[in-house]
Amino acid sequence: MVVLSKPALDHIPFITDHKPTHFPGIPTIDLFNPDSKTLLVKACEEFGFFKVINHGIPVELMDSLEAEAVKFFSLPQPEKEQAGPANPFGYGNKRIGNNGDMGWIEYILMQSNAKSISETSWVISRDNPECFCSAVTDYLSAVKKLACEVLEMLAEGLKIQPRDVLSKILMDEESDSIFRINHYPPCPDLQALHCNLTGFGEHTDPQIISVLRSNNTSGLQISLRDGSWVSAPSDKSSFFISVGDCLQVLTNGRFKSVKHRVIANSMKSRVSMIYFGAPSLREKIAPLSLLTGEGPGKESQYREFKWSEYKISAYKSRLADNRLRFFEK
Ligand code: GA4
Repeated sequence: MVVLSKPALDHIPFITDHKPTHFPGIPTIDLFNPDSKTLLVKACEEFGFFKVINHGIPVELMDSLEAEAVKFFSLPQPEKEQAGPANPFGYGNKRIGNNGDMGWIEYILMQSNAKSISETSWVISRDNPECFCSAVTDYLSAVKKLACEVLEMLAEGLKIQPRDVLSKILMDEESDSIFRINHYPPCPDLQALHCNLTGFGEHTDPQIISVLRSNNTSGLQISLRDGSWVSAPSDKSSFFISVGDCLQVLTNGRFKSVKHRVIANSMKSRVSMIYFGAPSLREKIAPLSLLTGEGPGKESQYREFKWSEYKISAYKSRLADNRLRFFEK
């Protein structure tokens, strides 16, 4: 790891491997297209990542939550610190997780249930918590619906029954889904240094499915199957969806969770909002029986585990670790 000498950038790693690659090949799924189920399955198999258009979520819903977040991130640092340190929930600055990962980022992390949204709103927006609370609630209910619709289309595309076999895991009242709002401030020092700085280091998401929306500032990169990194051009009116580790297990490795990362921008702020659709803590995760059985490639690749067990193990790991290796058969 190379560390920059500027004190503010102390302990934040450079990204040294990246030659900028323009990648026009990120699958774009039009939810109005009758063939989208097959295309979704293909995208999850090849990339574990795709962009969704014609999703039906009004752009105003995204813009008003983004405006609330920008209002908070524009506050003086000591005021923001009152909502932290994230452990893991609340306001966080540069530190990601508990095991030494650092990035050029500040963020708000909360559980996606009504109680946590309301409590977070009171610490984030003391003068007008109702506004923040309703912007998060409305946004999350739309995005959760989209995540469930995508999971149902995937079940149909995989020809597994019932249609809600995956979506019902997110619909559980006690689902452990979380919500994260990230702000990557511009980093002008980078212009003189001619290098890439880590915004959010490489990792796979532990949950089932992640739904990301960002403003029009680029920075997100995904790793392809050959190990190369490509940029996902930003698009504020679309959603970017990633396969998480649990969906990799549920599909017995047919879908792969995507390794991704964010690089800091020297000029522009990036704001992203991510819903991580997760099981309840007591949910048992194992390859679905319809995707396992006799014959080559059908043997179960993972042992059954409870989501709570996976989560405990994930929080002991570093961002870039392969968290699924403890659960392989
Ligand atoms: C990655 C995906 C989500 O942002 C997150 C992250 C979590 C955190 O920031 O607290 C983790 C990371 C994420 C995976 C490994 C552990 C936990 C930081 C970390 C080093 C909120 C999540 O669920 O897992």
